[in-house]
Amino acid sequence: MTTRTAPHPALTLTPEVEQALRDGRPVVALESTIISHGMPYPQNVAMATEVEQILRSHDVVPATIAVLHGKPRIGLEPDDLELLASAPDVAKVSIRDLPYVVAREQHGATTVAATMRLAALAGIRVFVTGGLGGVHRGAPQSFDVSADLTELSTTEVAVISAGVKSILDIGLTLEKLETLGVPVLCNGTDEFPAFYSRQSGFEAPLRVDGAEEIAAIMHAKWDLGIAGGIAVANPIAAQDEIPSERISGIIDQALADMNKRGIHGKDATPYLLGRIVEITGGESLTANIALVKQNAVLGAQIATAYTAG
Ligand code: PSU
Ligand code: MN
Repeated sequence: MTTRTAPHPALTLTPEVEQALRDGRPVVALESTIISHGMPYPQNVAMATEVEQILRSHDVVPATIAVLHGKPRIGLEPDDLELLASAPDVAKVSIRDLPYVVAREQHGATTVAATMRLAALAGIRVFVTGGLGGVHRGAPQSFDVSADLTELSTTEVAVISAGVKSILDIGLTLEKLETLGVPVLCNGTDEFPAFYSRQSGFEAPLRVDGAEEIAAIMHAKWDLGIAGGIAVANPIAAQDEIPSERISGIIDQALADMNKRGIHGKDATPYLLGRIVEITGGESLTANIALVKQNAVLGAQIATAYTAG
């Protein structure tokens, strides 16, 4: 049985999201860093709008999450999406930044980690995005490990992504997720997917086939009282992928450019994504948008199966 808890009083839910949660209808959370810091304008707002439409076409209520004027918002209006996509003063908000932007009444675009936490506080269990943060290349020296991973170890949300791109150390990211007790469910594949590419060279930690199986694993984990989330890795469709042999040199180039400029910390991922779009002449952006839309379809199916279970 799915138990429902009332949303935390500090959150502002849209009436639509609030009603759907109360009725036990499927709701899917969406993050906002991907809008403000993951893609250029205006493709970012177009993507965000389309993903919401995909969810609705599957009878699922979308809940894009962000902090606006210091208020954690669960579900946004078109004007809010436009602001997040275009305003220059929207902070990238991971879990450590959340209290700061709330207290200062600022705008914040939430990462996977912060979106997971706010989704859980609202009572939402399924969250769709593009790519997870992870262990950065060079982390043994820099210690740069995304808080997305630690959040997955504590917060009861299933996160649907297209895997981890090789701007990160994919092997170390999978090791860290194992240590943290996070199931990594690879949908319809025996290989862990690498975001732009279907192949990463790493075996799927766990293979699943379809939303019903994924929903059953969510119920099994949380019925057992095991804390933390679930990472669902959904490979990009073959017709949309950039094969790993082609993207890997481009990623190496973007990493070299980043190091030359001394960019690090929270600016690393946004810089790398933007640089890869530049080097590929927009091809990586097209792939990124395609994979998010595919993830929305799977997320809608998972949320529907989970609420039925
Ligand atoms: N990967 C992408 N697009 C993104 C991100 C990652 O392909 O927009 C964003 C997500 O919000 C993710 C965050 O949670 O970057 C990770 O940032 P950091 O490594 O600073 O935790
Ligand atoms: Mn980091």
